[in-house]
Amino acid sequence: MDVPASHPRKESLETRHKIVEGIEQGITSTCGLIAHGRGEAFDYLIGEQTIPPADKAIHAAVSKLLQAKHPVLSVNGNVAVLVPEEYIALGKALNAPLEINLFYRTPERMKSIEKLLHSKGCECLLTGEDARIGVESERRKIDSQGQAKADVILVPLEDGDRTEALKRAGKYVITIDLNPLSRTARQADITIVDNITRAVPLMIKYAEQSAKQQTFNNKENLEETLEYIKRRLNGRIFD
Ligand code: PTJ
Repeated sequence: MDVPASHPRKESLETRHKIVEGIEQGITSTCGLIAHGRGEAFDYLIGEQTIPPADKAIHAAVSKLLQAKHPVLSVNGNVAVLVPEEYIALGKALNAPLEINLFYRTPERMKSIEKLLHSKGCECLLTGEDARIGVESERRKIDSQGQAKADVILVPLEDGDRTEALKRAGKYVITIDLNPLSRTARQADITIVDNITRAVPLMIKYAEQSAKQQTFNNKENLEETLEYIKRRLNGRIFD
C-alpha cells in the first residue's frame, strides 16, 4: 500500500499498513490492530517522540539487559511486523535470543512469524513450548531454554497477565508500552513509554555504547510521563 510522499501522516499510515499486511500474512492477530490503535492514541499524547522519561527508561533497560545472565527478547505478532530487522539486531547487540510468545497462539501463526524472522536473518530464535508460566492463556507456553531460565525479559506490547506471572516467577521484566496506565506498565520493573518503532533503534544504539547502570524507579518514571502528558494537554509545551 503506497502512501503519497506529500501525506502529512505518511509515517504513521505506513506503520498502520504494516500491521494490516501482517494480518493478511497470518503474522499479526486481528486484535493486534486494535492494540495498535490504542498505541497510536497514546503516541499522540506524547507528541510521537521519545520523551525524556522514556529515554531514561531505555538507558536503564539496556544496562540491565547487558548485565543479565540470560536475557530474552519476547516477540508477538505486532513486534514481528513493526520492527523485525531492528529486533533481531537488538538481540545480536545484547547477545540475547528472541522467543515467540503469542496470546493468540496457533501453529500457523507461530510458523509465519518464525519464517519471517528467519528470512530477516534471525539466528537465535526460540519457539519451544516445553515449559510453563502461571497464566491460563496460550502465553503460558514458554521455552525451557528461553523465558523459563531467563533472568531479564523484554516483553513489549504485552497484556498484564504475563508480566504479573513472570514477576511471580522472580523474573526482571522490561516492557515497551505506549500506555503508561496499563497493568503491564505498572507492574514491570522498567516501562519504556515510547513507540516500539522509536524505542528499539535507540536501544540498539545504547547497547552498542554499552549503556552504564542507571538508578531507576519505575513508579517515579511513570509519574514523570503522566506529568509530561498533563503539561502537553494544558497547552504549555505546544509550539
Ligand atoms: O500477537 P499476539 O497474539 O501475542 O497478540 C498481541 C496483542 C498486542 C494483540 C496482545 O498482546 C494485546 O492484546 O495487547 P494489549 O493488551 O492490547 O496491549 C498492548 C499494549 O501495547 C497497549 O497498551 C498499547 O497501548 C501498546 N502499544 C500498541 N502499539 C504500540 C504499543 N506500545 C508501543 N509501541 C507500539 N507501536
